[in-house]
Amino acid sequence: MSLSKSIIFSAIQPSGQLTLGNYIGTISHWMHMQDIYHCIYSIADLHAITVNQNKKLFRKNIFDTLALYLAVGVNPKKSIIFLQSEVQEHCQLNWILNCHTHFGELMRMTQFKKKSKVNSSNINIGLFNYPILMAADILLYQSHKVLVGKDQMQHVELVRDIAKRLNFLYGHIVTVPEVYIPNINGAKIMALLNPNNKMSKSDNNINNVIFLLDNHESILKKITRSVTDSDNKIFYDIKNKPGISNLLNIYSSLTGISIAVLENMLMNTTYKHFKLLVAQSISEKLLQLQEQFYYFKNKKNYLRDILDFGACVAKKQAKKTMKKIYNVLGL
Ligand code: AQP
Repeated sequence: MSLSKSIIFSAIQPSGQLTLGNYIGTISHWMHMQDIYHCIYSIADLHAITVNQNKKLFRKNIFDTLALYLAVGVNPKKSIIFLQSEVQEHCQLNWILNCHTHFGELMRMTQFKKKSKVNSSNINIGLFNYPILMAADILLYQSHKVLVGKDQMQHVELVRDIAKRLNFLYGHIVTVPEVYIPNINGAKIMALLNPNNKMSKSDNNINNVIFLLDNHESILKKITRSVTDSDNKIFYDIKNKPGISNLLNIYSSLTGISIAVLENMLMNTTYKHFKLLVAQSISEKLLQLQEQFYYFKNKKNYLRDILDFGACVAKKQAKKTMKKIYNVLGL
């Protein structure tokens, strides 16, 4: 890596089919980052096993996620793309960071609280430990920026605290990363039937979620049924009109038109017609993406080669950081 560009890190768990939230919040920005930063894009499979996975489906989701990375324009010649479990240093650093993170800090994490409620029969230590593994992912590569959606902001704040603690104790050994949210309107896309909850790939109700591989009929059906309100006026008001505000966020993110301009443009439009416009804009984007996805999905050897190469390059950088850390700890 040359020193002229900053390092940006971003990752997605292959815990299901990727959603419109994942797309708008993160991967739609990845291609453009490649000319500005050294980009490191990981498939966070170790994070995904905090929830029980079906082995066959899990393998499929891992390679589908990779094909989607390529479909959005991530270029393996420009960016490092790798599978988290294939770089063992993530687990190695995870243990060291466990010993530098306080129980109380993890107890404050809202994602843990939410996920514990949803997975009440399997509140495992991995679920609790999740942000520390995330810290390892980020700090191993001396990342300057972490590209995430809003839901991950609290975790990145914790990563910063851990990094500062390490540097305070041992001298400057890791880069303190900054959170990077490229588009604030798309930083938290909400569930369609319950716009007070985040759209998530593991949602039990598929009607809450637009999946990146949904077809037009399904998109239209889900958007048409999405929960709004009864006053039939289109303007942004997250508190009183969460459904309409969510649709405005989606539409604005996909078209690049600001919310203020949209409010003007849609002043005399009915909800019914607005929903059609939103569905149309999603379908147009996803259709292009799906064409590329199916093209890459069938290139099995190519996908495997990308992961092998990515792991090799990532390992080199990861080993450097581990050496530094082992050294200061006296290990
Ligand atoms: N609804 C969303 N809106 C905007 N950004 C989102 N992200 C996730 N959901 C939205 C961002 O996508 C990146 C990858 O997320 P992840 O797969 O690592 O985990 P997550 O945040 O827990 O995403 P999901 O879809 O909700 O997964 P499950 O259901 O498995 O927990 C992150 O940068 C995230 O902010």
